[in-house]
Formats: sequence, C-alpha cells, structure tokens
Amino acid sequence: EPSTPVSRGAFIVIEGLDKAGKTTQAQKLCDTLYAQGHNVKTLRFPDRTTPIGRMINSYLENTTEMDDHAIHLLFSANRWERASYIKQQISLGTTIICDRYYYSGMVYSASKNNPALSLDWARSPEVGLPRPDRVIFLDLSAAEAEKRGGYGEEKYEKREMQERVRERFLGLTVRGGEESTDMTVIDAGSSVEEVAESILSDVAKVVRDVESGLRRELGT
Ligand code: Z5A
Repeated sequence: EPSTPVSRGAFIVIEGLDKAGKTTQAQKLCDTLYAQGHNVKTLRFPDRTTPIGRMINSYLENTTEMDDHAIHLLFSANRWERASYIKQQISLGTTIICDRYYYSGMVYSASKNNPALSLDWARSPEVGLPRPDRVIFLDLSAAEAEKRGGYGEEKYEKREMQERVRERFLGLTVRGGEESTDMTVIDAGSSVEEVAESILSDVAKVVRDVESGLRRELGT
C-alpha cells in the first residue's frame, strides 16, 4: 500500500518593529501549533550564528561601519543561505514560523534617508526567496514600544528611525503586489494573550488551507 503523501508545511512570517513582541509571539504560535499536532519549527533573521550573521551582528552593535548597500546585501545573503533549508522543511511537512524576513530587509534599509537606496532597490536581491503563505505585521507605535523597556544600544534603535520604519511597513500593505496581499496587520498594543489570539485566528485558516491542498506549491 503506498502511504498517503504528506501535505507540505506552511511558511508563516512574523514582522514588526523593535519590541513589538515578534519573538514572544513566534514562540507562542509555535507552541500552540505543536500542541495541535503540527510539525513546526521557528527561524529568525538575522541569524547571527553564521559567518555572514556575525558580520551583521558586529554592524548592529556599532563595532563595524559598512556601506548601506553592502549591509543590505549581507542581510539578504543571510536569508539566501537558509532558503534551501526552508524549502526542504516545508516540503517535508514542517510548518516554519519565521521571526522577521525580507520585509524588514526592505523597510529598514529604505528608512535610512539614503536617496540611493530606494524600496525597489532594496527589494531586488530578495526576489526569488521562498514566498510566505502569510506575513503577520505586529503594529505598535514608537511611544508604546518605548514603554516596553525603551530602546537599546543597537544601530536602528532610535525613535525617528522606528517611526520611519513603521510608516514604510504600513506602506507595504497598500503598495500593491505580493507584499500587500500576503500581509495582515495586527495591533500589537494589547496583552500578549490577546495578540496571540488574533494571530492564531488568522494563521489557523492558512494552515488549514495548506493542509487541505488549497495552496499547492510554496511560491517564490
Ligand atoms: N534588520 C534589518 O535591518 N534588515 C533585515 O533584513 C533584518 C533585520 C532581518 C535586529 O533585529 C535589527 O536588524 C532590527 C532590524 C534589523 N533593528 N531594529 N530595531 P532583531 O530581530 O534581532 O532584534 P529586535 O527587533 O531588537 O527584536 P526584539 O527586541 O527581540 O523585539 P521583539 O522580538 O519584537 O520583542 P520581544 O522580545 O518578543 O518583546 C520585547 C519586550 O516586550 C519583552 O520584554 C516582552 O516581554 C515585552 N512584550 C512582548 N509582548 C508584549 C505585550 N503584548 N504587552 C506588553 N509587553 C510585551
């Protein structure tokens, strides 16, 4: 008897500003889906453990200076070095919950007030990466983020930068193209439990669709 083919996993991305609760919510969603019987793994970008990730880390910690384009390409390369792993896991039936992805890549680089680095330029090295089934954008004002312990010492952790980043993230949702159709905006200002519930009600449907074969292939 041939065994029933396993359906592919879903690829879910959690995006948001600093302190929006991405890590908290990615872990919670992973735990909930696991408890419901799904194979599920988390992933995060930047992945600071690889050689490229270590270069990114030293830039974020202000230890190394780098041209805006060069650091952008390193963030992108850090995703490309995991692209085949993502595709492989998804095809084996594992759902991936990913903490930040190329949406962060686009908006942080394009928020640096460098006229030579547009959103379109920032998008180009990301073309062809595995396309998520859903991107949850956790929306939080800079003022609310500051109440959660304030910003740290890293490169982009300044209020004006965070405000520009938020504007551009929200801009992606109305810009047209796959960034708009894939993204759901969720208010991250309520309690951890409430945010988790909103995320789950959106993601559960996507996971069901993937499992019942309504979304056949992982797009690029
Ligand atoms: N970056 C880039 O430029 N290009 C790229 O391609 C990528 C990233 C991928 C590092 O990212 C920097 O890299 C980042 C973007 C840039 N620069 N900035 N800003 P990172 O992901 O490594 O680091 P991070 O953004 O600083 O993550 P974070 O501080 O860990 O934030 P978080 O994951 O969203 O939040 P959290 O750890 O889940 O929660 C933060 C705190 O708030 C914590 O104390 C929680 O207990 C609390 N919290 C969480 N939820 C709530 C609610 N609902 N209410 C109250 N308190 C809460």
